[in-house]
Amino acid sequence: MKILLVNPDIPLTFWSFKKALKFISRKAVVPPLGLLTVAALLPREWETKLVDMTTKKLHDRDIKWADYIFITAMFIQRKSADEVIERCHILGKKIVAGGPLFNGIPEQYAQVDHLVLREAEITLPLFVRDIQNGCPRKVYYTHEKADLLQTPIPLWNLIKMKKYAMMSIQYSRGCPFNCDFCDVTTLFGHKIRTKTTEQVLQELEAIYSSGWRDEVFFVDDNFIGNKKLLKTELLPAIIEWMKARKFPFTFNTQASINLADDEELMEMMVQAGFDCVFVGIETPNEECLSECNKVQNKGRDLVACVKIIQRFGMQVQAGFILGFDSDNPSAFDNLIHFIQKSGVVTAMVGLLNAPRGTKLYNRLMNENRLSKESTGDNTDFSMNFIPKMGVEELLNGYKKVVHTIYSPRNYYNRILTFLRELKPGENNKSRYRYCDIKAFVKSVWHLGIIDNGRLSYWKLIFWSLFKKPQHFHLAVTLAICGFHFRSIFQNYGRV
Ligand code: B12
Ligand code: SF4
Repeated sequence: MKILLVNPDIPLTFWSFKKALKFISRKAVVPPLGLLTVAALLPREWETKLVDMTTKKLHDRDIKWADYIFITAMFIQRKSADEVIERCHILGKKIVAGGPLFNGIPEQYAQVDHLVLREAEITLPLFVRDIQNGCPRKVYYTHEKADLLQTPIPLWNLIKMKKYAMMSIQYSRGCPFNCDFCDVTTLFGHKIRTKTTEQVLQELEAIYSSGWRDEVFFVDDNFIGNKKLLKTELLPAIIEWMKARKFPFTFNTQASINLADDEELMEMMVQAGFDCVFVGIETPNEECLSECNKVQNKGRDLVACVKIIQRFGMQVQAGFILGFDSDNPSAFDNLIHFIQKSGVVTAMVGLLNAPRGTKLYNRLMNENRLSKESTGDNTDFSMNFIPKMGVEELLNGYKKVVHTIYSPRNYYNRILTFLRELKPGENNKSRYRYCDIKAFVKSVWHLGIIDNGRLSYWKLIFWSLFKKPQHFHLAVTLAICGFHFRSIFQNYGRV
């Protein structure tokens, strides 16, 4: 059996980092971990190939080679996914589909031969069994949650690591919280399911022995969902593993803001090599936090929490949302002020959207306010419901926020605010490789000479060289990311 695994292309979005990747000569941010895991779940004797269209073209000869095409996709990849499905059908090939898009709207994929839904650890073995018995069904579905002890080591040999900015690894699924706009808990539940420490070390070893020496992204929705296990088992083991190999990786992940309450945990994460964490801050407005049930963010000084994490040695990236029913016209200026003050450089401000299956979706449906399916990209100026504030006022306010925070002056000022706070990690010293020097030279040309933010760029470069030389690499990286963010929001007016 020959299986071609396909990850469809991703358009230019906030998280695609497409404009920044050009500086470091990489094609995509991370490999499709879901597909690499699916490949590892297939019988060993089946031949597998993977085409990640975010890094290379899908040729007809690839499709013709295969007996089955296995496709994954997020909503945002829908256009490319639909084209791939059509091409495969024209070439007479059968399609097996799984992943977020097909789980979200399976009824719109009648043309797919086999929908293998939910977590592949449960549904894929059933499909394989039926294929081997010559009686595969159309839909495979389960209400059960997978036991991550069954999750195999992803098949890293299917990709060229050099094409990516980061590798990825998953420790846990699920999140104990219950934010009303989030479908993670619908998909993965509230109970935190983890891999064993041994599994994680084996996965790290597999990435290490494939030659990777760079950033590794723990893709968990909330890495600190089970703090006790982290502190007593996983982190001590990772610290030892990293020490023994002279700290080959730096790690980043996603976590809830209560990370700032646990000094021991932050200390251990930094010792293990974590230098960045994405946090869902959403809004500085308490009423909005209550509205969406973001209880873990309530009653806190959120700016102070961000600064605590930064002082421990981790960058805080954050997601923010506009468009709550409780948002009022002052929301826009308040958010700008919050973001500038906190030094959250990578601030993903999006419009509230209601993904299917969430509490928010159900509420809005009952209120007759849903207008369409969410596109999956909350930075593309679209919403799938009628906002209380009125569309025009909200869109204008949103534009104002992104244009202000991503204007060169404010963006570079934020980098300075952040770097002043950041404690240098002892274990993740900047290493300068040929590609870093090349990226710096490119940044000098694009950001220091032809960009209209060049004065702020040079201010940052000289400031970090003289005041914080240990953060120079990070300063250049963030400057390059700013170039990408500005180009994303440029489509919606001048930044
Ligand atoms: C890591 C991650 C990212 C990374 C990398 C994305 C990537 N290219 O892989 C980054 C940070 C770049 C990212 C960005 C975005 N992301 Co994201 N991301 C995730 C996250 C946290 C983990 C994905 C992962 O690697 N999981 C680990 C693997 C092992 O699991 P998996 O992919 O789900 O695969 C399993 C099953 O789904 C299934 N499966 C998957 N594919 C297939 C295929 C077949 C054939 C079969 C049989 C089975 C199967 O088997 C696997 C094993 O069980 C998920 C949430 C989550 N917990 O899954 C969100 C998630 C995928 N992201 C999401 C979104 C919305 C986005 C953004 C659009 C956000 C934004 N507003 O811009 C952007 C767009 C991407 C981009 N590049 O621009 C949504 C997608 C929702 C949807 N229905 O499409 C998710 C589900 C989070 C959420 N609920 O909001 N994301
Ligand atoms: S904390 Fe994050 S992952 Fe957990 S429910 Fe809230 S938004 Fe979703």
